[in-house]
Amino acid sequence: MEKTYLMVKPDGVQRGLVGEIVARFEKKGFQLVGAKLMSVSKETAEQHYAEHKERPFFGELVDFITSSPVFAMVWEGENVIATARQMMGATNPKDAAPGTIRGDFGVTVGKNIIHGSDSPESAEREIAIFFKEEELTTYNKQINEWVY
Ligand code: FUP
Repeated sequence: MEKTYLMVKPDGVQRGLVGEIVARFEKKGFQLVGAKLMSVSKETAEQHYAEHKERPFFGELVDFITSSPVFAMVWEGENVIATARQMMGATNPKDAAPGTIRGDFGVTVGKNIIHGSDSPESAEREIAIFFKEEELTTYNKQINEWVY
């Protein structure tokens, strides 16, 4: 089953949106297989956002993500990578549709509440950055019979 890395960013944690965000993915029918509240080190932030290294906002992005704890999660389900991206909404909350997480709670691109992997390759890379293998579980969730 496909897995993705989702992370409530420092603004989402500070604003008390962890429960709301977890609830959306749970209600959708996806399965939480790993989660932790954690502080992100500068090294981890730079590794996670390596693709943006040359962008002008890179420094601010690293400062932001290391400024306060994040809620790191791994979610599992059919097409969870693409579907989670749809549920998150556009990167810039001003373009994010109402009903999406960024559309409902975000205002600026610098504080856009949530991160989600954008491809199977990113998901694998990001899960490995934030989680050890033994921190992820697999279990049969009875409700899945009614989702699939
Ligand atoms: P996303 O995959 O939707 O998180 O978006 P990107 O990977 O393109 O960008 C990663 C993060 O960089 C965004 F969540 C916010 C930040 N960013 C800016 O601060 N300014 C920009 O112009 C673009 C992105």
